Amino acid sequence: MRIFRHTTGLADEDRGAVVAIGNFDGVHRGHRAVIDAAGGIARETGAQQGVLTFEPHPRSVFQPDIAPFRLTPFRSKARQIEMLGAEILYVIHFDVEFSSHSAEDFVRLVLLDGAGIKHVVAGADFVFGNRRRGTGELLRAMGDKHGFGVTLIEPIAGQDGLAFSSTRIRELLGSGRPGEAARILGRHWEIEGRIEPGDKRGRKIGFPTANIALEDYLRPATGVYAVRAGLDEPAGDASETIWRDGVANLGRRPTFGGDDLILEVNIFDFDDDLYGRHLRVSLIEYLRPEKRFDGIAPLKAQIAEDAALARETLATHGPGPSMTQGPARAGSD
Ligand code: RBF
Ligand code: MG
Repeated sequence: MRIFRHTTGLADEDRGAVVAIGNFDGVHRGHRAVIDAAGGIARETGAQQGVLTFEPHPRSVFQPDIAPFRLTPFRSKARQIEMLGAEILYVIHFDVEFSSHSAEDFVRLVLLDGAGIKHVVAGADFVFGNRRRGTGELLRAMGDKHGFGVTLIEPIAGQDGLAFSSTRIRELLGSGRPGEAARILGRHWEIEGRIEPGDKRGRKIGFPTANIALEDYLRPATGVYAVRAGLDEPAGDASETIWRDGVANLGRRPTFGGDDLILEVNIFDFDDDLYGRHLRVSLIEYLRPEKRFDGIAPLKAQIAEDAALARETLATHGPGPSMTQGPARAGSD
């Protein structure tokens, strides 16, 4: 997948795609329906499959003081989009100035003059441009006028009444229900980041942890999770992600008067020094809330129980980070 941070001065081979457009935070099953529809039209028409998205997320530009909410920071979002077969990803830098463009200007400057799109696919509820005046209807009118195709994907809930909504996923993760969130996402939710130096206390109590900061990520329920931890390891000329079972605490370590929220992962039967490496942590099941213990011994005993429970829990899940993906359905929130 080629990634472009602009749409000006593109070579011919980087234009003329069938482009799915949206914020796509989470790349959940509703988003997937939109991106897959663009892929289908691209194959039928012999065009390339593209995605156009905005970074940072427009919400963080319009409401800079709101709590962190991202389900997929750019790196994760781009990985998921690539897995859906996109050949080109346009990333439009979103700021207040950009947001002042009218919807018509956005279509003309970015979609037509810039990317030279052949066809655009969006969720039927997608809105864009100054004062959110750009709607599916406007896209259709401009498509008729300028000769590009427009496909709008209606938001539909799953058979089981699941709303394919990023907001719903955030609520479920915030209330310690990662399994239900995974049914909307189509995979278990992951936090990824660079492993930070820890205080080495975990090693002393027999449970060394790899620690990562939450940064822009949504804050899920604090507490202990059964997880899968993915590390990139060399495989021939490339690298591949190797997944291992583990148990993690997402919290503040009240036993030690901790204050900052971090994700600490104990990877089972693995004791390499991981400082500085990139780690993906897939939250499979929530085990318990974080507690304050009277000293190290009871905490250590509790962590041993957590680890045993996590092993049991993970044995009932298939290998790797993901889960069987249900049929994609529309919805683009
Ligand atoms: N710290 C707490 O203060 N309370 C807890 O309930 C708690 N649970 C944990 C569960 C697991 C599985 C792990 C790996 C750590 C937990 N910790 C908890 C954090 C622990 O205090 C920390 O890993 C060490 O202090 C090393 O920083
Ligand atoms: Mg540690």
